Amino acid sequence: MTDTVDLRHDWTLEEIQALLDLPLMDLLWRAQSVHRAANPGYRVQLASLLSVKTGGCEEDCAYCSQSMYNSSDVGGQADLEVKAVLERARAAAAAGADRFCMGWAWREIREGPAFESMLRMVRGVRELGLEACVTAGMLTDTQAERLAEAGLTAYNHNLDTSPEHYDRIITTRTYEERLETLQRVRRAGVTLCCGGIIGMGETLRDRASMLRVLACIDPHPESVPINGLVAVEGTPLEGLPTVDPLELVRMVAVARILMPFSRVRLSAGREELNREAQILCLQAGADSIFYGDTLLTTGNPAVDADRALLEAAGVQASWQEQEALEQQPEQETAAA
Ligand code: SAM
Ligand code: DTB
Ligand code: SF4
Repeated sequence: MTDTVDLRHDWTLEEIQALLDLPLMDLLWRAQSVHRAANPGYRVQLASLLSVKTGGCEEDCAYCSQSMYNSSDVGGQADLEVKAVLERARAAAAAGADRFCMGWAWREIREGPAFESMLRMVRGVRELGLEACVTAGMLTDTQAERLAEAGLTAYNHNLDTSPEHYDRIITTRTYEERLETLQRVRRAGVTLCCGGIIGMGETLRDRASMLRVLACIDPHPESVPINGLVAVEGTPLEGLPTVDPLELVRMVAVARILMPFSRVRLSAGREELNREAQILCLQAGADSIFYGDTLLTTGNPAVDADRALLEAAGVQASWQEQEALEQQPEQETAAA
């Protein structure tokens, strides 16, 4: 632990709200100081996402393109097979991704052939040298243990919003059930990927409240995705205005201050951010992005654009390390 890094699990709502309210320059300064002290050797992790089971989900999440309750539901697509998923994972690794995240539009993990395939996918992704992350709704202790045995690095299960705003967004799953799922994941020894979304009509206090729940988890979630709402047509939230980029910057910065050692992921909503806004998010302490031109069902910046972004920011990412390694034998031969 360094002098400047305050690792706490007892942040109050008022303290967090005061951070969100700081003059932007002061907030950025604090977030950067914490980030540099906690994570020397700044590097951005690149995570690729793939939807294995798309649409037809029984939950009523108001933001989601995959809910049966929303006319946006993109159901009816065949689930991807193990071989196809591992081909995509191989391509992601070749493009320089460090982590491969797979999504199932499920309320909870189903037993049977689909779960056996999920385990094979996890093993296959790990064999490629990538971190493996799964997001598939609630799970049982046994399922969490089997995923851990297969080598799963992380399980993503978001809070989505504050406990107070939650009922306006989802009614088919309780906040308590979300917290229980997180505990099961932890008990099985799998790391937690847990964050939320801004831009769903919540107040500043709601944002502070969601961050407080995250920061009270001990130890903090290893990965904290911060999503800007992608207002998908055919969902109840389709008419909501795009999140102000500086709101995302603030959210990232406060997440960084509260959870100094966690990976803070700048997640959905990047297509609405210009290059400079994204660089501000990196400066505020984001140290991961989703890499590849689709998230689960919506768009994400192209790989080339992201490479240019990281180069412009002067940030080291894994594809650069990979290219340097590939060039090494040639240089050695040339020198001989
Ligand atoms: N069904 C699983 C679940 O809900 O846990 C996994 C998939 S779900 C799509 C993963 C997360 O993506 C959600 O919890 C939500 O935070 C985020 N997400 C989904 N749709 C989004 C949207 N339109 N805008 C921003 N974030 C979104
Ligand atoms: C997370 O918090 N964001 C990612 C990942 N975890 C699974 C998903 C974003 C989904 C955005 C909407 C879509 O593409 O369907
Ligand atoms: Fe289903 Fe997950 Fe979408 Fe909610 S967020 S509707 S649980 S796929």
